[in-house]
Amino acid sequence: MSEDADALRARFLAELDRAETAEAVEAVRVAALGKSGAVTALLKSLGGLAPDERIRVAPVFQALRDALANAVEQKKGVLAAAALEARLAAERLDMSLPVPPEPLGSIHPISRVMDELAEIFADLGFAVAEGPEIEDDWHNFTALNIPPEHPARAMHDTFYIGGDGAGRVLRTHTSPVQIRTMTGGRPPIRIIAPGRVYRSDSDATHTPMFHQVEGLVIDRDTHMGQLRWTLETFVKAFFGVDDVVLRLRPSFFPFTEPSVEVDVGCSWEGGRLQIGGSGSWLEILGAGMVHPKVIANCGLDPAAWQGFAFGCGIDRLAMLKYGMTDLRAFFDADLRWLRHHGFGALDVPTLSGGIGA
Ligand code: 2NL
Repeated sequence: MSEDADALRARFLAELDRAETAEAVEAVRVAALGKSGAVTALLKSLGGLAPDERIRVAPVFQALRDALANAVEQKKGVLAAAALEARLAAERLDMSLPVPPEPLGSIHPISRVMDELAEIFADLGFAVAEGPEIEDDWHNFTALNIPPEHPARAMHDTFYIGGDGAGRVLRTHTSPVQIRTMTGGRPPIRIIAPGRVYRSDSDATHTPMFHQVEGLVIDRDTHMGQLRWTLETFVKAFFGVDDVVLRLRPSFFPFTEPSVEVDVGCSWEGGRLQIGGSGSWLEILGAGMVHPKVIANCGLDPAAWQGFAFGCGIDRLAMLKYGMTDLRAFFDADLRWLRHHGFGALDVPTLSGGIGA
């Protein structure tokens, strides 16, 4: 019997030696120590032996079992370590490889200016409001105190669409967004409405689609002084200039009373425009106190609520700030121009960083 044990030991150790995979090692373990394994059978045979014979061979069999179990564990360890070494060698990461190139896309200057407007006015407590670009006649004109026969409609060069009598237009300004905000909610209201607007006008300084931002404040006891301060604070932040002088000239809009046109003081040094001072003037905004009829049209009591509003062209703001001379370049999708004037996708405007600095 102990001779059998020596033969089994030699056979299984040799098999373990040859085993090159975890599966092969497991097969040897099952053949020796599994339920129907050869060593297990040997141990089971102890029960049928005479007592003195059993006392002699039992330690031999048990030693064989322990030796094989140890050898199996050891071989498994060796194979696992070898597998890890192989993975470590194969899965090398070259830290000196160059990182992927910068993305080619850039933020369009108009999008950038819209982001700057949102950032500056958010700091003053204004939310950004949006609305449809296809509007009905009431939201685009009538609610704004521009009745059907009013000459201001002709001034707007409106694109009428549909032809189905539904009176739909491409919005000629973003004012209908403010109308929707007033009819849909309760004051106090503080919003800006940036977006695309459409007018049938196309020449060197006009495109049929352009961008506008309007602002609206509705509250109790709102007055022109607050309008002036708001616009001054905006212009200072937007152009990054402290020495800003605004000039308010009387004007007319059907939706504001009184109405003003707002110029910003500037200078032309060496042919380059500089915002600041009061040597020359540049018209940048229209504004005024919201007409009581507009407030009433939106279902609010003009005796309780007053407001101011302003509007200006975003394309023009972008050109003034970033020194662009040709409006058409905004629509050309010329990659060389965009690389020159565009902004990196991760370069987000912040007040703390100096807007647009
Ligand atoms: C300009 C002038 C302006 C407004 C827009 C406005 C909106 C509502 C009520 C009253 Cl809902 N006013 N917007 C007011 C004054 C001027 O824009 O020259 N835009 C390019």
